Amino acid sequence: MPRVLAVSGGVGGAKLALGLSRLLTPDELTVAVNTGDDETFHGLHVSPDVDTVVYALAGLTNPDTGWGVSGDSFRTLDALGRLGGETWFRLGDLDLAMHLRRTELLAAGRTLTEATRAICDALGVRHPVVPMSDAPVRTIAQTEHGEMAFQEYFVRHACEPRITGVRFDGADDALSSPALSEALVNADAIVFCPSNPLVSIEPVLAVQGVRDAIERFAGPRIAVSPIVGGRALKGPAAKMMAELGEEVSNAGVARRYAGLIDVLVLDESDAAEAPAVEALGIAAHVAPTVMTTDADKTALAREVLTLVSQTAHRRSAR
Ligand code: FO1
Repeated sequence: MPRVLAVSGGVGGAKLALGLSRLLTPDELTVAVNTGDDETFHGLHVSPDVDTVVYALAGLTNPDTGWGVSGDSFRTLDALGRLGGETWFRLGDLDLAMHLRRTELLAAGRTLTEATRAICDALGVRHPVVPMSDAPVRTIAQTEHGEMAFQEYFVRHACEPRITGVRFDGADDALSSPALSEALVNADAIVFCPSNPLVSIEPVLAVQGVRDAIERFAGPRIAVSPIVGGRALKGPAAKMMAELGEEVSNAGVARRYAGLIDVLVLDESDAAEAPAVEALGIAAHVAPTVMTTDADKTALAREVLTLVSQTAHRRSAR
């Protein structure tokens, strides 16, 4: 099997990451995760997309939300609220353990990569889940009501303010994490999971050297579109694309990936959009991309890995 670098945001990305982890060994898969969404709440370092991927691979995800821990409760947060603390960001009682442990490890001088590895080891997650960088990068939503940190925009304001731009504070000075740097050199293929290109994938690309390395990457580069039927399956991708003047379609997604991918995987219901993607010089591959069950996740991962080997042959034949 090829060695795959998967780039992921939260909920949608974690589903494909889980599928890939069922088919590839820990030596064959590295999941590099967006940390632009990270935030400090009640003094704790929360890394929502890393949490979401780790919980997915550990089999702990809350199936109703796709983030957080299955069967969690919010008694501590409710108690914090009674004491006058902020409660808009829903940290569950069980989930708090993750953030307490990460914060403790960081305070003891570990990097975010090391803290994530320690947590994965403890939860039995053997596939490397790695932050995009060990340096702080923060996604800032520029909106009609001014700038705000990503979780403030996404959760507190439920993505309601109209967005005028997005920037990634700290990205210019951030080095990619050691495992991401290593995978950019040694992987045989790069897979962009079906995450929001604007706020889940682009923070990773903004980290020093990452976009360049992916542009120059010799192996197959495949993205799974998060847009199905002109809508995002989860989250604000469609609304954000429209507000930023992008076409909300698979061609719109393909444009964001220009120069970075060879193939865009679109959902079977969007087969009619394939020619518009191909007109941009990106091959379009049609497959079922909606992942409801674990079998769907593995099936899409298998499809992507088949594409990896087909695209590798096509590129080496050029
Ligand atoms: N998403 C929400 O919509 N509301 C929340 O209150 C919330 C809390 C939360 C706590 C821990 C965590 O790891 C994730 C959490 N998320 C919540 C998900 C998170 O905001 C998003 O999935 C990502 O940042 C977007 O990719």
